Amino acid sequence: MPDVWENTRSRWESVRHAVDGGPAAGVVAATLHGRPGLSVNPIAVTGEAGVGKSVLYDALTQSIRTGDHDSSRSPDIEKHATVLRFGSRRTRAAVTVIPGQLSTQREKALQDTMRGDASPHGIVHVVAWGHNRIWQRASQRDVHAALAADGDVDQEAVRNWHRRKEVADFRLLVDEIIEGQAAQRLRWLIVAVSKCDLYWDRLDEARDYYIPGQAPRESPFALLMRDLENETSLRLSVLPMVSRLMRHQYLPGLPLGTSQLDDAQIGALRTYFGQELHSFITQRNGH
Ligand SMILES: Nc1nc2c(ncn2[C@@H]2O[C@H](COP(=O)(O)OP(=O)(O)OP(=O)(O)O)[C@@H](O)[C@H]2O)c(=O)[nH]1
Ligand SMILES: [Mg+2]
Repeated sequence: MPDVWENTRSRWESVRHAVDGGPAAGVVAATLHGRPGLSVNPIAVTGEAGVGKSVLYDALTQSIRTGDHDSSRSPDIEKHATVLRFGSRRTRAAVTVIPGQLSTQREKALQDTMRGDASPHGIVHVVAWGHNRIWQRASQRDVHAALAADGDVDQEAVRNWHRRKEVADFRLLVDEIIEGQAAQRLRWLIVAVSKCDLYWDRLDEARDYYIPGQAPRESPFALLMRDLENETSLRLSVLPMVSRLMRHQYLPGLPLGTSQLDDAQIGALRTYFGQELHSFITQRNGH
């Protein structure tokens, strides 16, 4: 049996080649269009605050136009009833985006979404390899103070700080899934490695951080992916993704992170991601 992580890795590499080699030919873009009142194929979008969940949803619905205002923090759960179009095929989906910041509201949103009768069939878990946006000025100061107490406050330190938080958050989700407390109807989970435009030059490191198998020592995130593989029958995937090209402020005073890709290249990323999402949504009876 081919190793699931080898397949995941080679799919990741296909996306990279498509992006580096120009627009992918012959691949039909997936689009999602809002339509009220549909509730089949429930999907949850999870992940830390500022990781890119709301914008990822917008990118998949192609509702971002160049020059649009940037997104803002989502204090509340976002629910969308949509039709996923892929070529001539259509699939209905009910997408719930769960806000990232810790709050009683978020806990409630998670509980209602994951534990209720309508618990999702699929989860898109969004990560950003440490490039989370910190929305509030006061939180930025907190992070700065925490890092300054430990050493240098630079981009790498900020990235590490987010990654530690990200993996702790993912662990809670994985534990709940494995223990069968959450998402009992779950069939698949896709890890969307978002904001790749900000670290395209280090994409291999991000790949080895999120996909088990290659690195001499697997990252704590990759180990959790292995746990999901070993202890559940979920179909799993990890793909790079870019939703929009934005400069990134790590913290006030640090150099900005800039996009290393252009619009045509992000088209290829979205296409691959949409394709994978469509194939996961429409799979029947497991694999
Ligand atoms: N460079 C770049 N920036 C992105 C990308 N996706 C999102 N962003 C930016 O990251 C910030 C956070 O994105 P959101 O989608 O609002 O984050 P969220 O996960 O919904 O955050 P919460 O609502 O707090 O849970 C915004 O400023 C986005 O424009 C991406 O692919 N590349
Ligand atoms: Mg949001």
